[in-house]
Amino acid sequence: MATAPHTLLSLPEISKKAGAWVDEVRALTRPDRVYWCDGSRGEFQHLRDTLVARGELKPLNTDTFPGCYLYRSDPTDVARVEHLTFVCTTHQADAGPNNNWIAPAEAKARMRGLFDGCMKGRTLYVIPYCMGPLDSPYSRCGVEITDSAYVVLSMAIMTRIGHEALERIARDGDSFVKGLHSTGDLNPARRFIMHFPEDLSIESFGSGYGGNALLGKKCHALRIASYQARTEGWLAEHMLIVGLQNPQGETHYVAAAFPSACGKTNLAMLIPPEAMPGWKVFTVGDDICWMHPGPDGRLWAINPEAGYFGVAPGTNPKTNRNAYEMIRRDTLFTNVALTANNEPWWEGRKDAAPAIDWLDRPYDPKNGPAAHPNSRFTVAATQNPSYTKAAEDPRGVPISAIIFGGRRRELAPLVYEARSWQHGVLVGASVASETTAAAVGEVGVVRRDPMAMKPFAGYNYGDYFRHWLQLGAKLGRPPRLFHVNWFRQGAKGDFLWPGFGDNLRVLEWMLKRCAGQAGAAETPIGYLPRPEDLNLAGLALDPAVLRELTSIDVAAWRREVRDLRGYLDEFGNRMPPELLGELTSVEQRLG
Ligand code: GTP
Ligand code: SPV
Ligand code: MN
Repeated sequence: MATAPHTLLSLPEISKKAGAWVDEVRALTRPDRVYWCDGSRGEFQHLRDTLVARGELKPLNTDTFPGCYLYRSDPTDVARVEHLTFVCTTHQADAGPNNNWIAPAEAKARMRGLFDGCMKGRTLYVIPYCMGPLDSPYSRCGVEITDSAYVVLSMAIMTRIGHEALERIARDGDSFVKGLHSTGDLNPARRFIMHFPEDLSIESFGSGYGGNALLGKKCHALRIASYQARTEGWLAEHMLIVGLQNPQGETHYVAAAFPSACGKTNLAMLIPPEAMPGWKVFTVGDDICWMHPGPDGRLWAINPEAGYFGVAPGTNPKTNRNAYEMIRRDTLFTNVALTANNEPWWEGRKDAAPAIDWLDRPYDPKNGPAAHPNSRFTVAATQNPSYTKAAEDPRGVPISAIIFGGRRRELAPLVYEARSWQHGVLVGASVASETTAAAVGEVGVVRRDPMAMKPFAGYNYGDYFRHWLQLGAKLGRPPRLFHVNWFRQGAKGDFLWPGFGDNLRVLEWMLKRCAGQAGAAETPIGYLPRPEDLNLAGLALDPAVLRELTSIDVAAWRREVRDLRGYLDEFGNRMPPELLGELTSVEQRLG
């Protein structure tokens, strides 16, 4: 029997399973209206204009920031809430000591109580979305149900939403991740982000902010996807993806995992320093990377996202001209300050001054920063001057090097290379970083954040490290593994390394290491460049500073590995013995 082409069907008819689930959620949440998002331009404009009319979005200066809007979230709802985020597997040991856990039945009962009737008087939006290019075998789909029009607008920028995503869901046999979201009453005591990786579902209540509410991002593309990736033999990581073309015209792609607000967006769109003519940079992704072993023995990466939800503070034409230009039009700003002429403003934007702070008060330095430290911009990836069509390639891009890194004022050198894949997994597992404003809690405290996935690994870290080891062992041409730290500070609290565009000097050393064209010194923690191995042309770096950046303090590293062993021991018998063996080798080399 012939089946009707999907294009003739209305949205709720395209996927039976999605339709049935929406009916179920409607009965529970009792909205006044149900609206299926088709992903059209007109729909986006209509929703945006509705929010403007309701006073929830503020148009910014139409001459200097055309198509830009300010959204102010609830002042108690400005960052991810890790203490309220749970991975609900049947067995607690599968979530691991790295996750908060509640038994699935208990979590579902609690959430059912919260969602019961919560959309009365509101509209229920159905957002079918695809993470990754619509035609990539590596992409995965979901349906987010939300009562927030801001979430719809953000998802429309950050992912591929609407009709085509729903068509893909139907083609994939009606398989999709179910994400249910309501802003509720924004009471922090009634706020939970629950993940059920065993039945591919997410329930988020009580927050309208970023990673808590845009369920395609951290909830699906990292927590649920990392769980799936383990059983299916791939990796879902908190990594940027960037292509680097050297003056000889060769392009290599690298992926880099840094914790939240530690430099991924900036590295992904860096501008080569003047002293490095002929280099070109192509951004594939700035936050999330899905990598699959290819038939050629390499890892192939796609960016599951279509936009950037980037940190505003610190962005200026000097640190990141690409970002600064990218967000001058058609950008949604969240929790930034305003200038007197209604432009968005944040700390580090030096070419203007704040007049109104993020809480809508006249700016007064006594009240703290004008923009919230976790204020962000939401913008389509295609607006990035260094955007590349490779981001749309269904096969992804081949990865030559994987970089781990953290924000550490002390200890970690500018860069070092792991001795092998197995040692590199230990290097990734050893990442520690100062906490930032991206999550609620104290800022500036060093904490362990293996592979920058502490808030995002959807299962036990012991199993996660084992998965990394097993996957790497199967790769004929594994990427080389490195660790970087752009954030070493001097006695006065100043950064020792210029960072931003100059980070390309470190990337150049890595690519040369991959090609066997750069030297290094062997140290107990791995291979470090000697000062002469780095391209420092045009950089007036004090030789003493350079020595500090490219050497290690053995006594301090002995303390560090002792602490690391204590941390890894928390994972008990889930911890792969090979990795503890690697740690023993480091300890022996440190003497
Ligand atoms: P998430 O979106 O939270 O995952 O963060 P991210 O890793 O993409 O961080 P992002 O690139 O947005 O950088 C966060 C902050 O660090 C911004 O204020 C940047 O200006 C600053 N930053 C980025 N790269 C560097 C660097 O190389 N050196 C220094 N000193 N600061 C940097
Ligand atoms: C992060 O915190 O790592 C982010 C921002 O990228 S959020 O989407 O809020 O998680
Ligand atoms: Mn992130």
